[in-house]
Amino acid sequence: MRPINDTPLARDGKMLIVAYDHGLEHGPVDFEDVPESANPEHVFDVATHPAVTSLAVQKGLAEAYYPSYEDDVSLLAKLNGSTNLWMGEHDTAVNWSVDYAADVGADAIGFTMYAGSNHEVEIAEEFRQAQERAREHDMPVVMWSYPRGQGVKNDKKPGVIAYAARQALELGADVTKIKYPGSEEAMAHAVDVTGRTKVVMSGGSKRSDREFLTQVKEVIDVGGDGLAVGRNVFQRDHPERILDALEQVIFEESSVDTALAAMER
Ligand code: FBP
Repeated sequence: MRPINDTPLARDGKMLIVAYDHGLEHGPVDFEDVPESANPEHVFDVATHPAVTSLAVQKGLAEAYYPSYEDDVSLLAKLNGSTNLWMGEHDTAVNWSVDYAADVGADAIGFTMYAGSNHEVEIAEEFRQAQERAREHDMPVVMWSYPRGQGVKNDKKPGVIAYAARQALELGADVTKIKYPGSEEAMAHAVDVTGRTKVVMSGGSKRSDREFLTQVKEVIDVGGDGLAVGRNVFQRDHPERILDALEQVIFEESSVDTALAAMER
């Protein structure tokens, strides 16, 4: 296994992943505030910003759009995913194989794990197949670590988030993508228990520039490795400005005020 720092997924060990699988996971409702965000070309263009280390999309977008961007964007193939029209216990379909993702040009794979779901065992077995195949292709593995389902009473509880983060280390993910666990201390704990698996914060719903950047700064300050973000980028009228600021916080370890100033330049 190669150190993740030597792969296109990270720069100086840090990551800024743009996630754009919302059309599947949430539906077009996420694109209503900024209608051009429904156009994949718009978000692929956004992902050419030099601060972005990869773009996470499902198979359909990769097939249709990645050929035009393969020189400028690193592709993170989000292998599983499902709509939120599904009302059963949390589950997720594997929509493309690692081999096919490699054919399309993927540099890394992403996989959602619903720890605590009644389907956790099947999802873990699907993860095992994908993770081992990714090793053969020398592709890093990012786990969307989302504790959800009948076994999880509160998916925002710091201990539950830390447990899901630890699961990523135990199962062989190179990166765990976790929700903000509510405080800097709780994020520090999650980082502490994941060993050599890197930790990125999941962006979440849109917040003010300052609030969002402050949380990202906390992640970096406690030893986290970056961010995987969708709505806080593509739901902004000028996504390049927040990417300028995130570049400062994640890669330059700048203060939030310095990052906010970078947005104005
Ligand atoms: P956001 O930054 O918009 O939260 O995107 C990250 C992400 O994990 C996406 O990959 C995914 O579509 C979405 O969040 C899932 O959101 P939810 O937590 O509402 O299921």
